[in-house]
Amino acid sequence: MKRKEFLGLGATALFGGAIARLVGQSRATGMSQISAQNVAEGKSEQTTAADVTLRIAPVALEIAPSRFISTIGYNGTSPGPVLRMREGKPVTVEVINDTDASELVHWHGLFIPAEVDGSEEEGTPMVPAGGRHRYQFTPRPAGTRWYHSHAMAGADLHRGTYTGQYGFLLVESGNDPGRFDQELFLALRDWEPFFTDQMENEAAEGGGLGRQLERPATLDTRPNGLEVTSQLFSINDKALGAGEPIRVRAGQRVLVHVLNASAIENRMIALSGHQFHVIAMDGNPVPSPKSVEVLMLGPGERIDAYVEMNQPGVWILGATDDMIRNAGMGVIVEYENQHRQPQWIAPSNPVWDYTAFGAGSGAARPAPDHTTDMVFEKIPSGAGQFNLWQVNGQPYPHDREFVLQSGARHRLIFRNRTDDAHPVHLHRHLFEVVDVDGKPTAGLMKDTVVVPLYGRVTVDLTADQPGLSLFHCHIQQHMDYGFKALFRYA
Ligand SMILES: [Cu+2]
Repeated sequence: MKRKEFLGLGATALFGGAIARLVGQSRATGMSQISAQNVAEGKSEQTTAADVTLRIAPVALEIAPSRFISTIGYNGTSPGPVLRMREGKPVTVEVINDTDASELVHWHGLFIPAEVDGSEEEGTPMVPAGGRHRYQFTPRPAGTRWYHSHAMAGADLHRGTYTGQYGFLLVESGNDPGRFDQELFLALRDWEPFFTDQMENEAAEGGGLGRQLERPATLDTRPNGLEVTSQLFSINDKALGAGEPIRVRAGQRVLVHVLNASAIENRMIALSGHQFHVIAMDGNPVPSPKSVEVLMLGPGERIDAYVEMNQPGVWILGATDDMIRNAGMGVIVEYENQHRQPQWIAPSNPVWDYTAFGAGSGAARPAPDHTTDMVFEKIPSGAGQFNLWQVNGQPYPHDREFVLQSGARHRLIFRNRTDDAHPVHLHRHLFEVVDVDGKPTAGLMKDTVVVPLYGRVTVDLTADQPGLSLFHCHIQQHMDYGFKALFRYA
């Protein structure tokens, strides 16, 4: 039996059973929240109380009735609590590690020093097994950030971002949100990852539709090695139909924060009968807010969008890929006094284009002082082995770090010469997307961007965060097997 057929059967069983019982413990909106301004949790033997305490420990998630996932979470849950911090106000986060492996918490999207950023490569100290560690930093900039484990996993699929160690982090400036009636946090997840030698269908996830400007004249025909995949999915901690529905009323405006917290794959989602009015990407306001039918997010990316609830009914919000959605990546949106079967309508135009949210051609942008090409390649390793990933002809670590000049404008050209779309992330900086597959844009500030299959993305940044900064693919296996580079300041 082929993998897809097997998955189809499992998915039907899971979906059928779950839909029959629309009862669950946790709402999609029911994550606990910790505000760093007024919660002094975790009074301990330390003299000063931390603003936030995170306890890393094993947790069992009932993602569908009697379907338990054993993983590692924060404060007894996964996702961890929604952390709310005030921009510019120093915080102390105490991390207690109740597992038998050393850990790191990375604060994704913040301008904070390397010593607290949560990257071993940058020199952040580990939180020892059975020990504790304090992170003290001043959160900025404002926006939807997130926090997650940055531990290496290698061949261990129970480590790093394969686990439930992640949560939303909102840095608030005090003048952010417009009017909304409900705020939802939706994290896309996969569970029980395993190794496979079959490639995913990239086009289905929006990763293979580009112009392929970097497609090599001669393709590498060596046999592919192992990749990581999954057959079980959820939004937050519930598979489709297993949790309580998101309850809305006609006329409401709902603010959704979407995060792809997967370790392994880009995802496209839609809400049947509705559009997403995208206002921010990776927490940064977009120059041209726009309503779209689908959202595409690589691992690590976030999108903030409004949804106008103007189509009374019972709908499915979930992955556009039937197999992925039916295997759990979805949630039911139920209008008041509506009781019919949840409806899924496939989006008519499932296309994602970053540049639609930018403004102009970038003619007004300062010219870069320095340009660096970053060529991504895969070394297929054959049956039973892990593929190796290279940046500029070498897997991490490089003989010399990539160098940034303080105060200068740097242009990075990501050249993806692999048959996979990669969500690449630069720590401790924001970059401006300049060009996607030959299409110019401006004003789109991000910390993670998906470089399409055989595609090319150009970004500019101002080098103003001295210290080491890690660059990597946010697909855990790619990162662990070479797809990393370290930037330092001259
Ligand atoms: Cu990758």
